[in-house]
Amino acid sequence: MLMADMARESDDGRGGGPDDPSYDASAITVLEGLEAVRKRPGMYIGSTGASGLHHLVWEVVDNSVDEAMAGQCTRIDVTLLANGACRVSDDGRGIPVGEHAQYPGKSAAEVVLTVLHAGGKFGGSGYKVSGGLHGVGVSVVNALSSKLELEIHREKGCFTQTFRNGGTPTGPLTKVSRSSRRGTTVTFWPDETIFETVEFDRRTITERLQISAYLNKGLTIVFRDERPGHDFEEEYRYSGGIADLVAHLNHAKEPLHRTVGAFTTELEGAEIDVAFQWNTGYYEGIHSYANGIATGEGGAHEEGFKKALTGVVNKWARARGILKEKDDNLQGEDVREGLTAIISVRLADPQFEGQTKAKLGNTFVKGAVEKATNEHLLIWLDGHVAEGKVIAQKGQKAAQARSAAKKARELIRRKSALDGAGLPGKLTDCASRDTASTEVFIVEGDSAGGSAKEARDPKFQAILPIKGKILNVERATFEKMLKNTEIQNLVTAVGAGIGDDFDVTKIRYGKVVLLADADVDGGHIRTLLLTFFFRQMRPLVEHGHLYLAQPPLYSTIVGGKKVYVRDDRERNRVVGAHKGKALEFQRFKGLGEMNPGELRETTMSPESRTLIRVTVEQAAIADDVMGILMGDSVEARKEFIQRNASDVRFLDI
Ligand code: 0RA
Repeated sequence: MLMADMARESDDGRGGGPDDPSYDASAITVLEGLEAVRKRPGMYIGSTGASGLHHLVWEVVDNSVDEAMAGQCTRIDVTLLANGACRVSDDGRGIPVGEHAQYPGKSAAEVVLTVLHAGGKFGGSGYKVSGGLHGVGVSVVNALSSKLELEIHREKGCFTQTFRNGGTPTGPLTKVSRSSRRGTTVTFWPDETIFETVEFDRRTITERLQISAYLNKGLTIVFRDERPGHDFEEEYRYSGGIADLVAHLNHAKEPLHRTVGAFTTELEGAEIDVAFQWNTGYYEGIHSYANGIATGEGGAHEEGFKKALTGVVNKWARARGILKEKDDNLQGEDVREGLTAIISVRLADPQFEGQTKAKLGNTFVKGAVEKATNEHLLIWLDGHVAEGKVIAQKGQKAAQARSAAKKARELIRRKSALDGAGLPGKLTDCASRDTASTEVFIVEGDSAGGSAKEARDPKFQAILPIKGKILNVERATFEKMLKNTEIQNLVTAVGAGIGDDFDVTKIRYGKVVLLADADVDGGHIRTLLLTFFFRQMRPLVEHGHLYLAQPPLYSTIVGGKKVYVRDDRERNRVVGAHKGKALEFQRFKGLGEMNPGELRETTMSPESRTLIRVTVEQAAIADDVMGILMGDSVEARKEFIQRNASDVRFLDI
């Protein structure tokens, strides 16, 4: 049977129609498959929240991207329609419309839309690799949609089919008109009875589409948001592919050299695409993808690249006399300092492993990428000698800084081993050594420190006064930071090391409590300290050992009794609850203004205080927070302090 003949010219009840009993019978078994998806959506798309909702979009788009990867599609249009649907349209070959060999009476297109895992891999035609959402197929999108409309332009015809209630065809694929173009359009309405939200997020979608455009050199992706009040359109097309992405990522920084290096090759059945450029910064920004899917946990492709990178740069630097005979080899981290790189691989059967299934597991890829990088990076360096020199020299400086930081760390360790018990002179220690009960209060300024010393319970409470605003650790080099006396005191008092050496099992106190004034300056100091702990003692935060004390801002007399008030909100509450009206509030200018009894009662005594435990819900969120704290933007930092209140839990202790 000819493909075009298979689909019906009109709804005349002939062959394969809804009235045909054989059509119904095969439809039932197929729908059982889709029913399984509706019963356990999480198994197919991860969740029924916003992330799962967007997986539907990725799945359809990735099918179109597959066509582009096969060299058959140049443009993809993604539109959020005013009626709540998402439409994905491409100019690829079109899903085949003829009868499917294993499903008599059904078009291949209907099979693709209704049979799990029937994706684009059948037919063996030109489909070397397939991205897709880890291969679940567009039928999953159909199963989780209240309605889906399919339109195919192929073989001079325009064919349509509509599905309802999770994949039930309202009729067979039907030729509705003649057409001179090719392509596939899928329009779907996510099922409101399945998803917690059916509202697409524009930024989530545009970010992903933009990455897809970078990864597929020359592919045009147009995004439109036609929802009421949105009205947005953007086009992504990068003639340089991932090299353009590297240039973009380094744009806000200062590139170390002008040219972005790049190579593309095919080796051992894997397509390998790499782009790289160093900047003058200190961070490593390697991003990798497998079949268009971000591999945030790295894996075989990253390992292969890193191994070859270290080897090639060392070899090249020695051959050019930049590294002398007496010099040690540069370590991987030295070479990667300030490197922005994209590694994109495509292979037939990608294995995604790791905690978030974001790590490429296929071991052969390591060797393939290593081999490709060995060859092509060397060629690039030989062709870009000036660039190679600054890259190698930057690696050398990084190696020097690394050994200087190590010496500084050893110095701190030796210092703590030598002077007395190794504790800073300013620390007023507590008697107990049982971390189940001990606490250290980090207090700003000597006068507040004096009050705290009198207010504490010497059995289990220690006091460490620190001077003024501590160094902003985000903008100092590690080495400079370690030379700062306040930081040294903090490190030795906590007693568990710093940075990579930090060992949370060695902490000397179960609670590290930041005690700063309730005013703006106090808030700033608290942020600097939080930054320090997030950055250099992250496990302390992760294990819930970091707390914020809550000193009051005001005191007043209510019914002859002294009442302490933490902030203006609480002050308003007290005023509102007070029937006499006309309360007089005394504002504490600083911690030092409170007498020890007041400080004990309001802030320090476990019987009457409120502590806030600083928690990091996920490392990912913490990284995000760090990004904000690391940047130069004072505004973003300020906003963090305010927002931080929602990241911490209130604990009544
Ligand atoms: C199966 C086989 C072929 C293409 C496709 C599926 C296909 C699927 C989608 C989904 C969205 N857009 C798509 N475009 C194509 C190959 C057909 C051939 O060899 O002509």
